[in-house]
Amino acid sequence: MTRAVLATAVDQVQVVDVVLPDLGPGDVRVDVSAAGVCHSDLSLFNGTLSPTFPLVLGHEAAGVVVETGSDVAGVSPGDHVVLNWAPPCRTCWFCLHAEPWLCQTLEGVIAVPGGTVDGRQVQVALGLGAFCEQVIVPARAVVPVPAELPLDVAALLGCAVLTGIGAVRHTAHVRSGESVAVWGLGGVGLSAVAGARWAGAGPIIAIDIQPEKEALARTLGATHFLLGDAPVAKEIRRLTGGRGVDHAFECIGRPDTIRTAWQSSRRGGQAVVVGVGPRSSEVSFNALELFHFSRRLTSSVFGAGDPARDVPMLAEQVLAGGLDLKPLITHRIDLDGVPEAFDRMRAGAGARSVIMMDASSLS
Ligand code: PAD
Ligand code: ZN
Repeated sequence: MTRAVLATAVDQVQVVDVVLPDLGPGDVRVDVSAAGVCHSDLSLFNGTLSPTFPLVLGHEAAGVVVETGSDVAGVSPGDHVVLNWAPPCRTCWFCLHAEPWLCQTLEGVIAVPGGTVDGRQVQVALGLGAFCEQVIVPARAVVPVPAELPLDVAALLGCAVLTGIGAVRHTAHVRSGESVAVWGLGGVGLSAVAGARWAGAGPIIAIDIQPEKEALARTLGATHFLLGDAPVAKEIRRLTGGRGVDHAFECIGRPDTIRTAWQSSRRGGQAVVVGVGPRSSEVSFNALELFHFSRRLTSSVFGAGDPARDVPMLAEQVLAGGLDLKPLITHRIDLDGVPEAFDRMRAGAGARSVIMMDASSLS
């Protein structure tokens, strides 16, 4: 038995005891140490992503391997690992064409069966269900990291950081001296800000509707902060010689901010949709503006990278002092604190809440 946060229906959640499945020959058992609360968990919990319930939430986590299946090579008990919610199959068309983030086996997979509660089958979010003291996952869903890396920071590498920094590096290929704007300063958007600083971009303009995000954004590298309800596009043009930014990153998933991000990029620039909005939200463009501005509009799925390559590289950067991700963690909580973390997220308060499984690490 292991304790987990189970969403039982839309907007309903409880902490329960889960019986995990047996360890298969290709699986590893991981004691989860830390798990970040991502907006995608809220979107599963509130039904935006239409999951199957009951569902163990959580997909951004790190921990320690405690047992490996008989066929597992390359990872051993005692290894510190980041969980990977998008492990590519390495054999489909997309994997073979160097786009593992679009792996066919992952398309549309938001929940898979895993474990039972009171004898009833439950689903686990994104193949992990990481809001749980322990998980059993395929060996390809873990990426080893150095033991010196604090596990709370390591957890963030599993989603927010990989996504935000990946959008900057792999999707947009931001270069030194280029201008960047980022909408939505949660874990993902703040990671994009940190990635832009790492890339040597400037100015880095951060936008949110919560004034309290300014200090966080500046700590992570923003050179300017704008309140989302001001005439943002006009102000961005003023800051960029009347042109607009080279790269605009929308990290919320709203039609109005996607539209503003696109409008705030320069002629020939690009807007990258990182936020995940609902099917029902439509964004419109007129035919003349699409032609005239010659902008690119694209999305960045899971940072358009490969976790097996990028997580160790990011871990090295953190350890070398090149990337300070600690400010992303504004709240450390236990499993019972998830509903309040969702409340904070709805209110746009703080950045990442991270569940620390060992209660003594909360003080
Ligand atoms: P979060 O809820 O922590 O942060 C969202 C931020 O947006 C908050 O600071 C809000 O105040 C701010 N915000 C809300 N409305 C507005 C507005 N109108 N104008 C300006 N700012 C606003 O979310 P997160 O950082 O965990 O996730 C952000 C999005 O990224 C979310 O849609 C999530 O599902 C998505 C995501 N995408 C991927 C991917 O593969 N592309 C991976 C992980 C998460
Ligand atoms: Zn996530």
